[in-house]
Order: sequence, then structure tokens, then C-alpha cells
Amino acid sequence: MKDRLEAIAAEGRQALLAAAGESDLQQARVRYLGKKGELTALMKGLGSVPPEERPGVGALLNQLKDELEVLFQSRLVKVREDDIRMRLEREKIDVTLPGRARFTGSKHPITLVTEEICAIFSALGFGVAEGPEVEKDFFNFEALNFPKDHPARDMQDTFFVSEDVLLRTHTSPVQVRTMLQHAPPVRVVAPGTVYRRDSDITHSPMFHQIEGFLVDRHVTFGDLKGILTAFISQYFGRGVGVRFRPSFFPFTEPSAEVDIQCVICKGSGCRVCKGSGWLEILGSGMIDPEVFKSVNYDPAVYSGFAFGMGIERIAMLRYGVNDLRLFFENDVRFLRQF
Ligand code: 2NL
Repeated sequence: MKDRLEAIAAEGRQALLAAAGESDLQQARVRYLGKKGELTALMKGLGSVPPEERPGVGALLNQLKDELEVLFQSRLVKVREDDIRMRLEREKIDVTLPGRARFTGSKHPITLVTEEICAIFSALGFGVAEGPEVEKDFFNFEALNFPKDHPARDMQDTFFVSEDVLLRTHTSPVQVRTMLQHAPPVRVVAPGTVYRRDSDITHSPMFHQIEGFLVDRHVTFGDLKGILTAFISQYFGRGVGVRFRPSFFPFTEPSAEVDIQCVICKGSGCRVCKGSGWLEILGSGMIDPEVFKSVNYDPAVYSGFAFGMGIERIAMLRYGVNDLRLFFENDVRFLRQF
């Protein structure tokens, strides 16, 4: 019996010493020291040992069990240490490396300019309105005093969906819808995407506009000049030169084009302003009484002004971008600069 005990203990010792990792080691422990292990089985067979030998065999059994348990614990510490050392060696983490920056998106420059312009007009008391990009001919042209044979209505300029449905060519239909829903006084800006059948280096078939209007009793051209000058000095800086030039739009009378002193050369003349020292940035005018009639405003009681500007042009001047197409190519090397 003692010989068998020694033999099994020797086997167990060998197994514990040979175990390469923690799971091997735990398996060896279960096999020799566990509830159903080899030494436990011998312990249960102690009854069959002659009584006079029992104390000797029992003592030896306990001694071997203790010895294997101690061996197991010391091997466990060793195996765990080895494991950590091996992983440190293999993974070689350099904690001094700079972290990887997470890529965060940024707003598109057209969005930034739109939001900034809306914020300035909000501070001047204007609301912000939006409307559909697919429009009825009535809201895009008819209500705005565009005659039936106006060239803007031509297939060359407008994307038609059907005879009286089209992609809006300006955001003015939003203002028509606003006037039909609200009685004066009303002041609103309407930013948004618009479409025209134009495509070359300086024209995209899809671009952005912001228009605005104000209607009340006794609104004059002086109010138009005051509001637009206030906007320009806030957006382009106090003291920048502004001039109003006579112009024509079907929906305003009188009409004026608004120029600012060139932001590039400060008025001395350069390539951007084509040597004139001035940049055209806005169209504007007093709303034509014919427009008031189509939205059931009484032109004898109310007057108002309206204006419109192309956002791409403003963004190009603001950020010094010299090619319109950059706004629509969606090259992140361009976009992430904003
Ligand atoms: C331009 C010129 C303009 C308007 C837009 C407008 C709207 C209504 C009534 C009267 Cl509902 N006018 N809008 C007026 C004058 C000029 O835009 O150069 N836009 C880029």
C-alpha cells in the first residue's frame, strides 16, 4: 500500500512540475488532490488496510497530500508569473506613444455660412422658414409676378417635373407660402437648396440661397437700406463700404443690387473684384404690389422689402475659396478645414 501511495504521489509531483500553464496545473490538481482524485480514492480504501498498518499509511497519505498541495500552490504562483512575463514580452505595449485621435466631423462651410446669416437676421427680429424643394409653378413663378414668357421659366433654366411642378429656382416660394399663412407684420428669412439648369466652372445645378423679406405698414426703401447695411456690417465687418445700384427683378419695384467694398483688396482693385473694387453680394427691392395681390395683402395698406443672396458666393468670399466645385466634391481634406 505504501509503495502504491509513493508511486501515485511521484506521478502527481511529476504532473504538477510538468504543467505548462494554469489550466494544465488545475487539471493535475483535480486529478490527484480533487474529490474524485487518486489520493482521495486511496483515502477511501484505507478501510481495507490491516488495522495495525492504518495509522502509518494514514499519516503518510496526509503528508503526501500536504506536500502536493504546497507544491501546487508554489507552481501556481510560478505559472502565473511566467504567463504575465510572456505576455509583456509578446505584446510590447509602448505607453509613451501618442494616442490615436478620433476623427470628428465638422459642419459643411455652406451650413456654417447659412447658420451665421440666420443668426444675424434672428437678432434683427426675423424668423427662419423652410419649404419644399419640389414646388408648384404657382409658388415659384406665378405668384411672384414672373410673366408666362419670362426666360427664367424656360426649360433651359428650370428643371420641370411636370407642366406645373418643378425644382424651385429660388427660395422665394417659401416667402409666398409664409405670406399666405401670416398676416402682416411679418419678417422672415428663408435659407435652402435651389436648382437651375446651369453647370460650368462658376455654376452648379444645385446651389444654396437665403432670401428674406419684411412687410408692415409704412415700410420704406430706407428700411431696406438700414437692415441690409446692418447685416453687412455684422457679417463683413464694421465700416466696410456698401453701395446700392439700380437693378431689375420681376418681383420687386424699385430693385437694387447691393455691393460691398472688395474684401480681398479693400477697394483698390484685384482679380476677385475684376479691378472694380466692389463685389456684388445681394439683390433686393421693394416688393411689387402684384406679389401682394397674389397673397391677398392689400398694397394700399402694406409695403415691404425683400432680398436674396447666393450662399456659395458669400462662403467663397468669407473663406477665400476660389473654386465653387470644392463645395460639392466632398473631399474631406477640404471639408475638415472648417
Ligand atoms: C438675388 C436676388 C432677390 C427677392 C430676391 C423676393 C421674394 C418675394 C417677393 C419679392 Cl416673396 N422678392 N425676393 C427680391 C429681390 C432680389 O434675390 O440676386 N438672389 C440671389
